[in-house]
Amino acid sequence: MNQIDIVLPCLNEAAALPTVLAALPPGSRAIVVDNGSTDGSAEIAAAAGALVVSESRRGFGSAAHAGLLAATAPLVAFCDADASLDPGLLHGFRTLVDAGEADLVLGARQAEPGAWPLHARLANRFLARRIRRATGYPLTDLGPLRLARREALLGLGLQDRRSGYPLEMVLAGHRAGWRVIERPVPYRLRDGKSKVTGTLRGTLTAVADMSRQLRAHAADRAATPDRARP
Ligand SMILES: Nc1nc2c(ncn2[C@@H]2O[C@H](COP(=O)(O)OP(=O)(O)OP(=O)(O)O)[C@@H](O)[C@H]2O)c(=O)[nH]1
Ligand SMILES: [Mg+2]
Repeated sequence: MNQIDIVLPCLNEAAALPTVLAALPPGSRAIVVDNGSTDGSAEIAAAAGALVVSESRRGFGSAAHAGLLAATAPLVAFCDADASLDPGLLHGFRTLVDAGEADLVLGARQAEPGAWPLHARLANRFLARRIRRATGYPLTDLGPLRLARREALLGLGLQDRRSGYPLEMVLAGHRAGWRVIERPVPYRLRDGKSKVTGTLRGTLTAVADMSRQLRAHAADRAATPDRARP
């Protein structure tokens, strides 16, 4: 049985999927969550042997969560489907969780030239500082390549269905007493057309969604006495 289900949220990633699906680590299965693609992404994924899940409600979190609900393996990983990240690296993440060194492992993106626009890099640095302050986790990035145990992830009861989902996972993990660590991973220029980081609208939506998550976390911390925390 496969040990890792790798959730790949996918909105028109036909150009990238063959590369991504050829780089899966051993003992894993790809769950491509098709979020209304019109470029044949679903057919390409199915032909490559991935489990294809259709999610009609748009949004990164909507796709990511549908993948988590469809997963059955003990470990669940998330990876962008645009070939910017190497899913093969999840094997190393799995070793850390199996060894009991972490509950959630994030890939901290080390960008190749041109892969990460300056505005996104600065926004991310600012966000990482706020996450460090809110949680004490020594994170430098909110890495989209990540791995945790499936049942623990389901237990977080994540609600965000847009760009706040990856941050909500880290903050909810913090409230649940998780150990969250990061490991450096290369970040390549994506295949296909940029949808979020490369556009002003995408960036603003992401910042708004993430800020909402940070405010909710701060309110929760303020309302919970120290002794009631895990
Ligand atoms: N933007 C967006 N991405 C989605 C959605 N559903 C699934 N995805 C996928 O989520 C992953 C991350 O989105 P990306 O578009 O790569 O976001 P990003 O890396 O911040 O920015 P770019 O790569 O510059 O577009 C990709 O695999 C997308 O195809 C959705 O509704 N909106
Ligand atoms: Mg991308």
